[in-house]
Amino acid sequence: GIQERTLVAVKPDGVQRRLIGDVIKRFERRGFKLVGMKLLKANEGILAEHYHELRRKPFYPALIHYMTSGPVVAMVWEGYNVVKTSRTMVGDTDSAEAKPGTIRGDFSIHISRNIVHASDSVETAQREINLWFHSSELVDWDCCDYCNTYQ
Ligand code: YYY
Ligand code: MG
Repeated sequence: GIQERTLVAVKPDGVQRRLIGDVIKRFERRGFKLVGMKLLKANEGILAEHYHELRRKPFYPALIHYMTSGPVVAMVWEGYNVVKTSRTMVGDTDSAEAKPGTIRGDFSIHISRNIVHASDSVETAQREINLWFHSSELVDWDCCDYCNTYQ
């Protein structure tokens, strides 16, 4: 439905490289609706939850170190098929494989510094949104131009 939601985060490398605006611009232009956003330094607790499935991977300690190295911008975007479309917009996990035109393919080179996070399924998105945002931080509002985005 058009009320599907996903978690997108600009990672510390994206913030340091001043790419927050570029990331937001792509989601805005595509037609998605921003319903939550904050800048924060994520602690190990939230990242351990966030990357729970990767805890036994060899790159996990480096991943947590990188993700706690500076602020991230966490966002919730809403719209039709937003989970799948966001993953397409973000591109392959490995920036070296990511296609031009994707965020990773345009702004990054290496898998360990790939600029942005996007939830990988509707279920994951729900879990991640609840992890990063209190329900009171999500804003209910009407896009005045929905008739130009949806029938
Ligand atoms: O969802 P996505 O971010 O595309 O990839 P995941 O498989 O969930 O891995 C999360 C994160 O871990 C990835 O964005 C970069 C990092 N990582 C890594 O540094 N080295 C790998 N071989 C795999 C993933
Ligand atoms: Mg993932």
